[in-house]
Order: sequence, then structure tokens, then C-alpha cells
Amino acid sequence: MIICINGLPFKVDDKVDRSCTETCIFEVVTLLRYYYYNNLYPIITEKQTIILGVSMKKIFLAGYLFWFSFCLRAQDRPNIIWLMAEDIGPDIECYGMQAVKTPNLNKLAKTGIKFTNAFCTNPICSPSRSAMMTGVHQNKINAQHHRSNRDVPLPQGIQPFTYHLRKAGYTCILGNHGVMGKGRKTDVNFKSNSIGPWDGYENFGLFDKYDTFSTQDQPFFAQIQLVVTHRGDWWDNIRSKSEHRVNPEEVVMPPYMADDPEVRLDWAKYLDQMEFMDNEVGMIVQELKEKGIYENTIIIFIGDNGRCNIRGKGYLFDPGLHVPLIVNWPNGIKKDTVREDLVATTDITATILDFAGIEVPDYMTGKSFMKKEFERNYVYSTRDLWDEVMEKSRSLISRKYKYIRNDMPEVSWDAHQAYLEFYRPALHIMRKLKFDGKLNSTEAYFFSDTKPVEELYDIDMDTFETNNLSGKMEFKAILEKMRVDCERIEIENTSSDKTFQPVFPVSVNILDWVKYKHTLDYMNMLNGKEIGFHKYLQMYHE
Ligand SMILES: [Ca+2]
Repeated sequence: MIICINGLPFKVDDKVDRSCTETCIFEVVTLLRYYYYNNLYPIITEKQTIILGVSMKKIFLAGYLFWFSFCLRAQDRPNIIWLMAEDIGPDIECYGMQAVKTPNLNKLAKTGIKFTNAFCTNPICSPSRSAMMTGVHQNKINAQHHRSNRDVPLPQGIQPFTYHLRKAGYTCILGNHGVMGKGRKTDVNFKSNSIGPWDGYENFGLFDKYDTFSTQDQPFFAQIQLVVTHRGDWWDNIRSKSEHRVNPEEVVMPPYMADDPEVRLDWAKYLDQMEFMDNEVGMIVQELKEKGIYENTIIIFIGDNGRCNIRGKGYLFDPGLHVPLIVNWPNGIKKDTVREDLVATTDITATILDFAGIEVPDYMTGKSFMKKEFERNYVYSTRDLWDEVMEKSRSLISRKYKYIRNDMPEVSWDAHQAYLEFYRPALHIMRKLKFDGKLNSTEAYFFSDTKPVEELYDIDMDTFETNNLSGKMEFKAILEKMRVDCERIEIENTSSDKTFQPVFPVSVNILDWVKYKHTLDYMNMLNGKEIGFHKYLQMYHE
């Protein structure tokens, strides 16, 4: 019998039946992928040699050609699932967070790769997601302003990465039937629809279908949003139903948080949501196993932006940009690996194309972190408009230092942004403590009236970024280098299109309305009680 691999004929022992041979070829291809991504040499087993009855050397040679020429048949390609948890830092058990239990994510990390230095290109949902959906830095495509330019098509020649996956035969799926809210958020700052075809002129659909993956969809790509960790009116309910309520006494908070019982409780509630989300991850893994496709499915887990608390979401400080990143592929990558190299979230986009055997387009700023030659010296992040607060800050993260430039130093970190007033109990409590003179200088720093024009942190030594070195003589050379590099990278990543179509945030009116119509609730909020937002949103519109 003659079989073909990538057009090359091989003679196979006639005594071996065809289905057995095909299974074996599939195993060889699976092995080859493993070797490719782990830079290993293949090990030929006697069993495989006997079954195939041909020279394994030739098989591997053909297999390599098969892989490198990106000619894998669609059905041979792996499925890929991108799990995107909302607004979280690496506050998971396997990243060392105390008091929280996340067995499912721990297992994914243990049997895959855990990245310890993955950072977003923007600390807010929509700009960060715009960058991830295209693999291009959000400022390069004029998508940096939160919830703006929703009617503006992407620049010519730039497509969402699902466009390339679809062309290669992937079914692109948004959401999952089993997770809270079905996980269908897209939230990108360019013209798009969740479902439908894409040509960038008349059709703007990002995905093919919602909620379900099946063996018929293979190969498929599914992006599933895990929304529970986003601040929402459900946090108390999730905690009350939890069988393992995180003990506020056991949480360990960073030094810039005030050690107050209410602040601790708020932190514990956040970790309760993390545990709920971990269960959802376990459920998706279970669904893959039940459908018999777990072994050939890559799971990528990430946060879409940083932790939803002080210094977190919205800020270029570490908690705003630092996210967990776990990559798991039972048959494809080396297990129990920890990688400390720098990764930008746009690199995930490029890596997914690489996993799918698709050449990464030149226009992408992201690079495949599974390539042997992958190297990233900096992650460049920006903060621009968020709701009613206009900002302009840029940061560069290296393995050793973090540089931040604040072009609007007059806008204080605590900008009294309406939406945050509803969802940051710790902010209210710490404001009161500051007023009473009960915050130490590290805790009070966030409440400064202005920001420094430049910040420099030794993130190796000063993980919590509490010691700004920008004024110190001994760091002058480093500051100057990072300043120049930041300016250069900023220019490379600035769009010539200046279209600016923001959306007025309704939270501004609602805050005002709550203040006068629900004064008691408003006072409770100022005292650190989380009063929720959506119920007022609903009442406001009724
Ligand atoms: Ca988010």
C-alpha cells in the first residue's frame, strides 16, 4: 500500500490495515508538533516502525516538511480555545495568591506552560481587546479610546485574526452555553458584528457562530469570556452560594492597600469570583473530554486586563497590566513549564495563528511566543480615554525596569470617575482613612493630587512599584534610554487616522441621579458599601 504525506509517497507494509496506518500517521504528526514546539529531536519507537513498515526517518522528514510548509489538512489542525477572564491579575492559586483555591487552573498550568510576565497593551477592556482581536497595538489602529470609533472600519489591509483562521478552515465560535452570561462579549473599538462574514467593507462579522463546539466544527477556534470576575451586582450572590467562602482574614494584600476589614472583605469577594470562574474552566475541560477532543485542543487562559481594584484596571501600574497566561495542549507542548520571558497580549494572537499553521501577517505587532526565535525586550502599553476621563500615559516594561510617562499629570489617579465610584469600595474606604490621616505614605500615594511626569521602577526589586526612581541620579542613564525608546515605539505605534467618536458614559448621569434621588444609598456607597450599578441603571431608564 502506498500512502502520501504532504504529497510524498511512502510504501507501507500490506499486512497493516489502513485505519491502523492512518491512526499511526496521526500520532506521528502529533508527535512532530510536540517536537517542533519544544525544540526536541524525535524519538523513534520500535512499535511505530513495525506498524508502519517504512523508514521512520523518511516519515519524520516528510512530517517536518508537512509541518513547516503549513500544509496540514484542516482536519489535522488543533482546536484552540481562548478563555478570557475579565479584569483579573495573576491572583490565582498557582501564581501564589493566598486564600484562593483554583484546582482547574492549577492543573492546566501544571500540565502546560505558565507565563509569569504577560502584560496587556492597555489596562482597559475595549482597547486591550481591540489589540488582541487584530494582533496590532491599539494605538496603531486608532482603537485606544475606550468605546470609541465603533462605526469606523479597520485600516485597509488589517483584519481581525479570526479572518485568517476562517481562511485556513477554522470554525470560529464566540461564547459557551455553560458559562455565566454565555461569554459572548467582543467589545472592540472598530466596526464589527459578533457573528457573520467579514470583508471589512460591507461585512464586519468576527465569528461564525455562538456557544457550542462539536466534533463537526473541527478544527475550531472558540473565544469564551468568563465574565464573573468583572465587577457586577452578582458578587455578593456568588459569595453567599459558595461552599468555600474565601476568608478575609487569610487574604494577603499588596502594601498599597489599607489593611481594613472592609477592604479585606472586598478582596475575599474578588477571590470568590475567581473560584467560580475556575469551576467554569473545569466545566469546559470536561466538555472537551466528553466530546473526545481534549487531547487535540489547545487551551489558552488569560485576563483581558488587570485586577479591578486600586492601581489596577485603568492604570499603567503592574496590577492594571499584569495578567495570568496559561497555555495547555495535552499532546502538543511540554508539561509543567514556567516561562519568565516578557509577553504582550498581542503575542497571543500571533501565537494562535502559528499554532494553526498560518503565517503571521507582517502588519501584526504581536509575535508567536512558541517560535524558537521569540524575543521581546519591551511591552509597550498606553492609557487614553476611559469614560469621561481623558488621559494620555505611556509605559514600557522590560524584564528589569518599568518606565511610565504621564502627559496629563494634572489628572490625578483618583479621578472620581463615575463608574468606578459604584464599583470600588476600597476607594471610598481609603479616601476616608486618608481624610482621617490613617494611611501610610505608600497607601496614600494613589490619592496624590497630581501624577509625576515620569516614573521609573526597578520591578525586579520593587514588585509593587512603590519607589519612583525617576529623580535619582544613579538611574539617569536608564531613565534616558527608556524615555527615548518609549518615544520611538510610540511613533511606530501611532495611527495617522485621528478619527475620534467617543460614547458618552451614562454612568456620569446615573451617579448624579443616585446622589439626589437615592441619597441614603449614595451615602452608604461613600462609606464603602458596594451598592451595585446595574439596578440603578435599570431604574434610571424606567
Ligand atoms: Ca475587562
